[in-house]
This record gives sequence, C-alpha cells and structure tokens, in this order.
Amino acid sequence: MNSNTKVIVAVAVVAVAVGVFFVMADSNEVASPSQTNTETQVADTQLEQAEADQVFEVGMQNFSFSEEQLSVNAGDTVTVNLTNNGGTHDFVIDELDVQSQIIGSGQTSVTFTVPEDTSGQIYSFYCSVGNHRELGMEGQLTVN
Ligand SMILES: [Cu+2]
Repeated sequence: MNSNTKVIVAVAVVAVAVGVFFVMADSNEVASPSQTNTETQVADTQLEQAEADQVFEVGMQNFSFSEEQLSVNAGDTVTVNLTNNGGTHDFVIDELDVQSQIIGSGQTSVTFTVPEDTSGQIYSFYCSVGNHRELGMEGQLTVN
C-alpha cells in the first residue's frame, strides 16, 4: 500500500464514521415536524408513561377487557395502555372524564389523574362502542 492509497483509505474511514455518527444522532432526536404523526404520537405516549405513577396494560377484544379489576391510589396519575386484539373499542370512565380514542386495531393510551378525595370509590370502566358494555366490556377501577 503506497502513501496515496493510505490517505484515500483514511479519508474513506473518516467519511463512513462521520456518516454513522449523523445517522445515530438523528435516530436519537425527538420527533421533528418532518416526521410522521405516528412517530410523534409514540413520543407523546412515552412521555405520558414516564410521568405516570401507575401503568396498566389492558387488552380489548369482542367483548371483554383482559383486566376486569384495576386498583389505583387516590392522587395518582394513571396510564392505561390499550391493545386492540380484535373489533373496535375504547376505554371510558364517565365519573373521571376518561375517554380513550376509539381504535379498530393497534394500540392507544389514556392518562388521567385520580382525584385525591376518591379513596374507597369504585368506578366502572367500559367500552362505549355499540352495545359492547352490555356484552361484557366492563370492569371496575377501585381507588385505595
Ligand atoms: Cu368494544
């Protein structure tokens, strides 16, 4: 290998290293306006989870929730991550003004704060789509 070749190889190595650095740096950035809405929503969801005191994973299918009893603490911030396993569903708690997106597939998430003065209360959560509640898409959220 002569000295000219060594210089060319060295320049090529530096160019690749710089390119990798920029690609990696870009992937760590918070979603920019040029990225899709989906990516922005994921970033928002992760932010909500980071702030929540309690996180629940709840599956939804025709016609039930995977969890029928949720136990929370008064004053806590609660995130419910919802995964749709079939059908079209949402997650609602009337008394706490909780209303998720209605989804036909994939996942959504809803975050709410349990009021401080609700210890001992039991609230119904349910799916508000069609007659899903009557068909069994209902559960209880108990406040400790
Ligand atoms: Cu439903």
